[in-house]
Amino acid sequence: MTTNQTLKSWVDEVATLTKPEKIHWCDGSQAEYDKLISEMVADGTMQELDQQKWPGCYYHRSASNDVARVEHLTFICSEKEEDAGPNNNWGNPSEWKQKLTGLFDGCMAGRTMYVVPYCMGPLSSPYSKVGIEITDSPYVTVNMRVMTRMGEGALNKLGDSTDFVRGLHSIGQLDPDNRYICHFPETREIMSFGSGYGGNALLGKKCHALRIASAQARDEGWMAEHMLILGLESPQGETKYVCAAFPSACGKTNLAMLEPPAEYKGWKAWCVGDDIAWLRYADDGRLWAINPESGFFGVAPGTSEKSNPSALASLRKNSIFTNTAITDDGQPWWEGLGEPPAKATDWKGNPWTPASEGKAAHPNSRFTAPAEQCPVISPEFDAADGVPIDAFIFGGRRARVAPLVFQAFDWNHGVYVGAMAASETTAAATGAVGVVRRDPMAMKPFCGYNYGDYFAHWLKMGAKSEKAPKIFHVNWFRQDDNGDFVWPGFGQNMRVLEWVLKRCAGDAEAVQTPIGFVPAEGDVNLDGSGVDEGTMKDLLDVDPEEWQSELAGQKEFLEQFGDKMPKEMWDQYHALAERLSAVGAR
Ligand code: OXD
Ligand code: MN
Repeated sequence: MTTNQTLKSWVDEVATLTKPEKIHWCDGSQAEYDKLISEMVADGTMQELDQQKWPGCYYHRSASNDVARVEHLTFICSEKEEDAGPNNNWGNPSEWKQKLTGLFDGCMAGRTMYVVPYCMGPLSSPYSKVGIEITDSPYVTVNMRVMTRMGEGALNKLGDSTDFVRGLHSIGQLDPDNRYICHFPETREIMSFGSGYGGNALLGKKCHALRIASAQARDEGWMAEHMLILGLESPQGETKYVCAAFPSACGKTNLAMLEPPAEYKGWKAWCVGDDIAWLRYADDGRLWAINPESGFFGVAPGTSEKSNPSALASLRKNSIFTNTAITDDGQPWWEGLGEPPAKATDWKGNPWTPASEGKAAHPNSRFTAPAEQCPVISPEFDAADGVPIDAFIFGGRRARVAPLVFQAFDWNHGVYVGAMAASETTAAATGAVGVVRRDPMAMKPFCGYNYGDYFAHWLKMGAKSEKAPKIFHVNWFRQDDNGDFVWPGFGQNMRVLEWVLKRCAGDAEAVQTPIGFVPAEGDVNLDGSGVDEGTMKDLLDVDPEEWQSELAGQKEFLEQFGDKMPKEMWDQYHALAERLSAVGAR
């Protein structure tokens, strides 16, 4: 399959350690995929769904203790602890290699070892990166085929180069006490043991495309970000692109597949990516983005014809459903999809009816769907150079404090705004209302190095070009005194995006506040939105007292990083403090 001696030696070395019964080099073909699926159907790992209604779709139920990313078991093993930073769990690389080598010893006995070559990014792109995942999980292998450009194309792209990320994965015994997801950013290696769950096991995604890639991007002068990429085409046929970073449960996939409201006749929204963006400057001085993935690994619950028709259309065929419920007539089901089925089997394998106490689908149940099936996938999805980005949008879920939208004064201020992005927990979720969780650039679980150094890298990237994207912050989740959402969200977010694009083009007015620019009255098009100008004023309100307490939280965050926190970030903090005290209390 390959003449790459470095790769062959590594595969031999891993086989000697893990002692599989067989070794299978994946070519990424449909025939190979079909064969793996039918073997899994035969041994019960997968269930075939109704092939009339769900052609090419299969169902998998994972171990009930293995349904999510495990941040407390995820480690960054850099030589120096300070390089991982307080934002990560640090592990000594040689100690962890030794420990994991012990766990991998003989772990594939009686199993097939799959060698999965994959390419993150279009095969034709000079910015794409090759990785090799070695895994004993056929489930992981088929998911990798949907989520990445997997197989022969990736191997050809690699050629005889030694430049590839080495990812070693075994489900082990799926024992939560022996489950570790370790990253070695300096040597571009990943070792993941004991989990079959997506983010822990599909090593191309969070492990490679974010944790390893973020460190590599810093070394090489580019960026790997937890961002969707969205194109907005005007009725005149001009398309502008934005990237947006939101923490979990803030509607990233929905925004990536936004459906413009009826009043926006002639506008089209194109999805380039829903989770990860790799960005670098091109010769034109602009920052261009590619989506390193080729599929969506989306949260199923809440996905419906109403909330996200394009996501639903993407997953109607050739998709894998993990930990949703399955109906008695072989269809996947999850809360929020529509009418509950009279009878189903829940995510744990127990009989379920609408009268049952627990949820039918696990809240983190997922669909794995090919991106090319998305009805609004961008024509530029596979473009070697990616797409030029006009704006970065950060956001979080804040009941108060953050207005619907504001624009940072300049790049450095924008970096500060992104660094302070946070989401508030609700009483329903945690029992404690208004606990602010900082999730800088939505990268808290994914930044493969010290956040202080990461912010320094962001600052450096902005200084490289006059044409760096403009930076904004949005909050779709502002609530009124009754706890109801004030902004209708979903497709209506187009109205805010239009203002963002106009600001980038210098075509919209803004009002200066202590935290940034907000739209001037009448500048966000509200026709047909059901929101009046008075409500809009509330949505854009910046309350100095609320921001004073926000400021205290920001200081606490910055202090954690000691000398690693760039001076520019403290300058931004002091400037914000001054602007707030200049306006005083109300
Ligand atoms: C994801 C995540 O799966 O952010 O995309 O957890
Ligand atoms: Mn994500």
